[in-house]
Amino acid sequence: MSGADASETTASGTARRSRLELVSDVLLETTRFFHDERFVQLLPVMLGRSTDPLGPDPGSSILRTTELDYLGQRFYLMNSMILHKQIAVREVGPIWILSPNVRLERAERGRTGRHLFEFTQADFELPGATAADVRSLMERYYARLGTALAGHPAFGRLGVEPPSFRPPWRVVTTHDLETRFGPDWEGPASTAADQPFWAVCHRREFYDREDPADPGHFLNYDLIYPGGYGEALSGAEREWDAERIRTRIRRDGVPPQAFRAYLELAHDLVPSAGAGFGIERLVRFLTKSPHVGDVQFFRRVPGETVAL
Ligand code: ASN
Repeated sequence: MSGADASETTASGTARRSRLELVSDVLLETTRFFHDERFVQLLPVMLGRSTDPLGPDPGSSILRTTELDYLGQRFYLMNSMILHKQIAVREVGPIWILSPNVRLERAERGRTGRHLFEFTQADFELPGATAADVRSLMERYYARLGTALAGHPAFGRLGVEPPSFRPPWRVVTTHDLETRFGPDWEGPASTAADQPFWAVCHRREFYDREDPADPGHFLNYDLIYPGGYGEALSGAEREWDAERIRTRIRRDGVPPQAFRAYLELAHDLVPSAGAGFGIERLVRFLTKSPHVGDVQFFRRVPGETVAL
């Protein structure tokens, strides 16, 4: 190895280590935040008798939900723990989970810089909360994270500025975003922004609540990072009425047998709201890394050959 190659390897090794240190500190600060806000942390499950259908959502491109049979039961690999959150929140109260998700995205998604086929989200749910409650909870989270990480030495080593989160953030409907930026608004709207913003009112999965006062409008929200980094978080007020959930599962054309186990438990859900934000996307944004896979030690980028 020539001298130049060796120093480049050392430089990229230092960058890799710096990103991993930030992942570690983000996990610590996230745990402190939810703990101080009196959420109970549940351990994740990775196999479930029902899981998030991830659609219909124009932003979703997964090839399939992985199924396996074990001792006579059919399981799905977790796309997200949303359905499990709805069941747990009515008994436990405010909950959060560091949830590993597997989403078998198409190979071309590897080039967006934002997609992984295996990642971890911080996923939380609050009984009795509104969309506005969740937005302000998350604004407190990001503000506190920014303060906690401000002096982190990894930023200097990576040559990037520490984050400057200045909530409260703009709330924009996806209808307005489509008018301004077209149907693929996420990239250009994110590039045009200088602070994160909330995109609200998508038509999405059956578990997002439709506004009873304004049918056709949905009480959900995505947080979008500025600078072209795109979606940070997605969440919603939930549909809790079992009959409306059944109707919407039929409407969406998702296979009803995949939700049988969930529906058996979903007869007395409580109103709740929550969201999930990707840990790798958050650290990619903080470190201004070219690809979200750059913050993983074991890269899981669609279309790339996996080392181990
Ligand atoms: N975690 C998201 C939510 O709470 C769901 C998802 O990841 N698709 O709404």
